[in-house]
Amino acid sequence: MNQITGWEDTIVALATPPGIGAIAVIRLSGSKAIFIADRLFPSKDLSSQSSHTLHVGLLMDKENVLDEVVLSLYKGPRSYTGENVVEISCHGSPFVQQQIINACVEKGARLAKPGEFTQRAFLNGKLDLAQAEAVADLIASNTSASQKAAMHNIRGGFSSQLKELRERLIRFAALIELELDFSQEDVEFADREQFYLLIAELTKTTQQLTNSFRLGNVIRNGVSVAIVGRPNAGKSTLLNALLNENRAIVSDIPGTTRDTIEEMINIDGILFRLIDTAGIREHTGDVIETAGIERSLEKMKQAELVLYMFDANDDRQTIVAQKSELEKKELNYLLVCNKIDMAGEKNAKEKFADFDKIIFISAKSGLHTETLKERMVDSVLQGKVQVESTVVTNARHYHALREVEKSLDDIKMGLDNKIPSDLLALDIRRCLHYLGEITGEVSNEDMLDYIFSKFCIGK
Ligand SMILES: Nc1nc2c(ncn2[C@@H]2O[C@H](COP(=O)(O)OP(=O)(O)OP(=O)(O)O)[C@@H](O)[C@H]2O)c(=O)[nH]1
Ligand SMILES: [Mg+2]
Repeated sequence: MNQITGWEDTIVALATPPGIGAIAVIRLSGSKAIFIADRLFPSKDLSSQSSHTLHVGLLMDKENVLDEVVLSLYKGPRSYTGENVVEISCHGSPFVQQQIINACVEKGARLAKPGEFTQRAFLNGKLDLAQAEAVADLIASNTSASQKAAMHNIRGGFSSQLKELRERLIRFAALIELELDFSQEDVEFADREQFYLLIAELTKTTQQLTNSFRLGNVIRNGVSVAIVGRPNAGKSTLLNALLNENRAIVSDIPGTTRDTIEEMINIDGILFRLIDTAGIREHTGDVIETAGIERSLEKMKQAELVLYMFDANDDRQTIVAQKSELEKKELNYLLVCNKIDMAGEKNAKEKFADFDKIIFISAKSGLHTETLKERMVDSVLQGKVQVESTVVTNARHYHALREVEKSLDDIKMGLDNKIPSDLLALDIRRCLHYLGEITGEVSNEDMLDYIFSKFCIGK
């Protein structure tokens, strides 16, 4: 491990957000962490204290009192990084923080790079790579779904699944490799029938994981929802109702919304980006409105979910035509029949009885808007129960899993064509390589630097 540059240094960084706060935490990690803290903390001999203890006292730089602090002492390997760690809780003045960090540097520490603490935890075997990346995901999480997915991965849910796949494949690989040593004698140690079964099983699990990425992406980045329809359908009224505030201008003048309006809303732990658009109509002499309509059509194409809104009193044939248009464009859509307070819920339901993917609401009075929210969530999850199962949220993992899938295909094809063991062994090694890349059993310095550079400093 010590081929990694700067590995032996003791590093220091602010672990809390920069700026003023009640307290701030400065973290030291490395073989000299306790020694450095000791030199700034005259009231006690820290090196003789036991691990997992707290110490209150003055932090001094020569005769200068820097602050009164609490030190948390962790002796490696029983720490986040696996090394000696001292966390200095000081008063949250940016000036004080800077002075303390400077003093640590003066006594021999170096400023940490982004993610360097977690990188060390990984290199010391405290976390595997997928778990380490989940730490960054947890810090970035802003909904309960993203929090849940990240926690599942930090606790090793995903990693243990991959580990199991890898171990089963390794057992077979060993048998195949053994055949290579006896290549003159035409023996088969690895039962080909069993191998088929194993490959089929591995393929199924891998596919489940790659398929979960669609949901993973939603959890990580949210879902874009375009509210489209003809002028005056009530799109802006719906936006306001969903947001519970008067965000967009509503009026009975057709063509009120000229430009798109975007707002985020969290429904059941999933982030939706609602996009209210300019009402779409064919003939308008207004240049600005025409530009707005162009933009609406563009937003509709990009959206992951389209809410097509219309007035319950609209002509049925027009809606039938619009529906087939949405289907032709292969959009994920939901028809929203609005203004049932005027048309009557029963009448509207009868009029559109043969429609599926339709919901009847009154945006103005808020009638059934809660049901609409549920349907929006359903359209994303599509009945998938994601409570305790692994959801792939990381693009790097997804691409590696795709490579695993490809090499499993190659292995299967090789078995079908009864190719020699040495060629089969190559495909298996490739498969193992990509599985190992996810958890970091296979890694190189550039890749690690890249991954950890996206962390924040002090983590
Ligand atoms: N009765 C009734 N009126 C509604 C309902 N929803 C919207 N309206 C009214 O319909 C008119 C148009 O509403 P908007 O929300 O501005 O319609 P829009 O689809 O955003 O229209 P454009 O921005 O012009 O494309 C307003 O007068 C609303 O008060 C509803 O559920 N019931
Ligand atoms: Mg509008």
